[in-house]
Amino acid sequence: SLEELIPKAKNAIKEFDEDAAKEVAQEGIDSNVDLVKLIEDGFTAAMTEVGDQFEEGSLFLPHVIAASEAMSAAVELITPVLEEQRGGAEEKHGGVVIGTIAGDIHTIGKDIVATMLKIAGFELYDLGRDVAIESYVNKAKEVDADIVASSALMTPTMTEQLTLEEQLKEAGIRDKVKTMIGGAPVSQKWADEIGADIYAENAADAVKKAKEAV
Ligand code: HCB
Repeated sequence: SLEELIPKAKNAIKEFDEDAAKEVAQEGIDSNVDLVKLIEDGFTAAMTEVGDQFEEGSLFLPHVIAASEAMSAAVELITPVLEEQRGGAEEKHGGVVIGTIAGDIHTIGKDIVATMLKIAGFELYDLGRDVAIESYVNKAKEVDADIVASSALMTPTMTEQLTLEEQLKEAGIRDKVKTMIGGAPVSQKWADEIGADIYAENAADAVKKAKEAV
């Protein structure tokens, strides 16, 4: 059951055990549990703890790398299953240009958000990580995007989300798109400050607010 798998998922990440993480993911798939909950309450929750311990200095970068590799391996197994389960979503929503902002290489959260939006029926244009601001702008123009979503995991790279707002204005398309921002240090307050349309706390919130916006 989900209640049994969540602690197992957490342990796999906290023990940097990629094989165990994949096993938990596979068990979750085989036993038909809510895989989104398994990702959020299991793997993501443990990743946050790893981040806190890194900040405190009780864990080091190689630990964070090993934990994120274990998490990515589990999410990679789960993603196609989720896509299939919810595949062919009846409703079609708008187009979303998404990426991790310039200077920032954290992709795990962005990938989860992209997957959940895709499953919900959005057309996704994933630009990857360390995405130059002009690339978001150019892609948004090219595909006539409804939403431009950026992820920032670090305090210094958050400021690039303001640059994105400015450059969308300069390109004359700010009123044609909704902007969505997210990432651990990002908040509703920051969204208000820079004039972003949507702040999403997690993937489920991103889907809900994106649907409301377009
Ligand atoms: Co990294 N790192 N890291 N890191 N890292 C953080 C982010 C720190 C907070 C850790 C710390 O010090 N406490 C910190 C940033 C400090 C700061 O500025 N405030 C930090 C640092 C400093 C660094 C390096 C500079 C370390 C170094 O080299 N000395 C370096 C960065 C290099 C660079 O980017 N230029 C670095 C590297 C790494 C990796 C490579 C080891 C690894 C990333 C692997 C990868 O992504 N492929 C990593 C990781 C994993 C983390 C932590 C531990 C976890 C991040 C994560 O994946 N969380 C993180 C600690 C933390 O966040 N508390 C730490 C899990 C996901 C699922 O959560 O928040 O990303 P999420 O996403 C959520 C949510 O925010 C929302 O939905 C998602 C799903 O629920 N969301 C969006 C996310 N994006 C959205 C976009 C939208 O539009 C809407 C919603």
